[in-house]
Amino acid sequence: MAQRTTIGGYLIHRLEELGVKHVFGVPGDYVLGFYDQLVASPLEVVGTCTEIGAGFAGDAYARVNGLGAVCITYCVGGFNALNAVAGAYAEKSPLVLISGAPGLSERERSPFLHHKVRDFNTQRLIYERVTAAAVALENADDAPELIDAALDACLRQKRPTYIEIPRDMATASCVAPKPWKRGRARSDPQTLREAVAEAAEMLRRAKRPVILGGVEIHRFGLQNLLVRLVEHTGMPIASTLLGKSMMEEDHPQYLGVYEGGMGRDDVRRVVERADCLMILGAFLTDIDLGIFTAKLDPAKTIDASAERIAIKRHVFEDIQLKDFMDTLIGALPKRKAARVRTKSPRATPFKTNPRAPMTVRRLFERVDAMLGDEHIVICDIGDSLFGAADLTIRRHTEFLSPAYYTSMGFAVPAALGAHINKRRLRPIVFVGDGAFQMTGQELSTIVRQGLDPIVIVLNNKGYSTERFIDDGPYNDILNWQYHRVPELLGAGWGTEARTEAEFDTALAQANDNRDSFSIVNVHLDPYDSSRAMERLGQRLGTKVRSSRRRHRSKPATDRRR
Ligand SMILES: Cc1ncc(C[n+]2csc(CCOP(=O)(O)OP(=O)(O)O)c2C)c(N)n1
Ligand SMILES: [Mg+2]
Repeated sequence: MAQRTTIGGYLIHRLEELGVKHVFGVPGDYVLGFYDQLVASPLEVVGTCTEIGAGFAGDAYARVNGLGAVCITYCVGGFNALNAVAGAYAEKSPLVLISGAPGLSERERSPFLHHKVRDFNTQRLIYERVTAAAVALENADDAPELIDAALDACLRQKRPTYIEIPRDMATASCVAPKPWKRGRARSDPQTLREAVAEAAEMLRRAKRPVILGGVEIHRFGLQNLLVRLVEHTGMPIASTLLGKSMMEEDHPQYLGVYEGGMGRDDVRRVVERADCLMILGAFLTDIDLGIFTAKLDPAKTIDASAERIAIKRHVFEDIQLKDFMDTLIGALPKRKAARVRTKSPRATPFKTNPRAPMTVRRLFERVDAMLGDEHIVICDIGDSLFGAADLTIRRHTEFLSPAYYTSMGFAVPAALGAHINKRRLRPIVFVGDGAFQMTGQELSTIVRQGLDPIVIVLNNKGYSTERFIDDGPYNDILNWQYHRVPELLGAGWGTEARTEAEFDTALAQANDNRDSFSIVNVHLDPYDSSRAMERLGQRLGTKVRSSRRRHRSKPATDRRR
């Protein structure tokens, strides 16, 4: 007789086999049975304060690990996690969301079971729109197959997947898992040959070819292959913001982040003057295009992604990005590294100007001078993200941000997820005061896990990114004493900084503190902005600062400094 297990046991076995060690979440009665199975398994349950916190933590875990998992209860928990899962979909992160649900037998007794919204399928149907696969395990015979199909879709597409377990099915008996067999997607050899020949021809003729790399380099684990390609062809390479840290940023051929008019001008010039631009694994978002200030000519472009390869206007399908890159190396002659003139922000050593008030620009310059191999940078949105574009990341995949979906609240829980997975990497978290107020309570989970990230709160007393677009009282928020969060939690170390000297000391002390998390409340002018925002303002021809100061006379709430 074939060996048997339970549906819950089957799923746990697969997660473990595929490299998951931690599951983030908040329990509820519809999922408690499965939680008991998790606790009895080698997987560790990491209880978070909220489901969205679990979602962002699981997403970051997936980005650094290759797969992440979150487990929540039906609807009240599921819908709390929805925004994080939507972000994982948009930015291609392989996250498994497991949800409990009312038992099948109790559904027969009453249609009015707590947490239900419209009908028993509502949550799954909504998740269908933001996942690669959404399955409900309502039958023990096909549950193993559905689990395997959902996990396969997640891993192949690098998009989240949704698995719903009615509470009376978690312990239902099913066949035991056979060893995982992942069908590797193959390229069609003829199409691959044609695409590579056409791309190689275009690159061979080009005098100033440039590579622009994106997020799929991380997701498909192509970082080393990319470096081989870059070094073989001698081509300079820029990164999109979402793709940042796909290769060592002190590599001589690495230019910096390209984001149209928002990015460094020297990088923009090299990319836009290329006579052949090879885009690898990037979907060019409005942010990558510097809010459409970018000037890229499709007639000079090779655009290769996991979904398709477009060379000028020819489109090729059924080609794996890895195969394309690999084969291209063989088709191109080895060349010396092209000489391009760009100026790394690190070229000028940082010197503290002790009494000067802190600014966003100096904040990032100071942290850049401190960044080492042991750090991973995790950014929330707003100036925390725009300002971080010019940081120099030393290794692969050591920069995480929601640079496309741009949901506030990503960074603190993402630090939890990334740090649990890679203990040797210490997160440096950049988070706006507004974003911190959304998910900063996950510091509580960080304390419970004994982690020691450094959290830098860019306290500009509100939603400064929005002040730039349209200012009004709705952009003001309460000025919390972020540095006193450790008093509330009974753990952690905090301080505040107003001047460069204070920030200098705070950062050094935070870096020395290996006992707990550190939080630095950096007071900034509400109308101060990163270089990226200033550059964007200049390129769009708007007088950013003066127009933003228009509304300054009547603050609606407290802007104490
Ligand atoms: C979850 C979510 N809600 C609302 C927004 C819209 N939004 C974009 S930027 C921003 C302000 C962010 O404020 P803060 O975190 O303090 O960063 P700052 O802009 O001040 O640098 C808001 C509300 C968003 N991106 N995400
Ligand atoms: Mg702010």
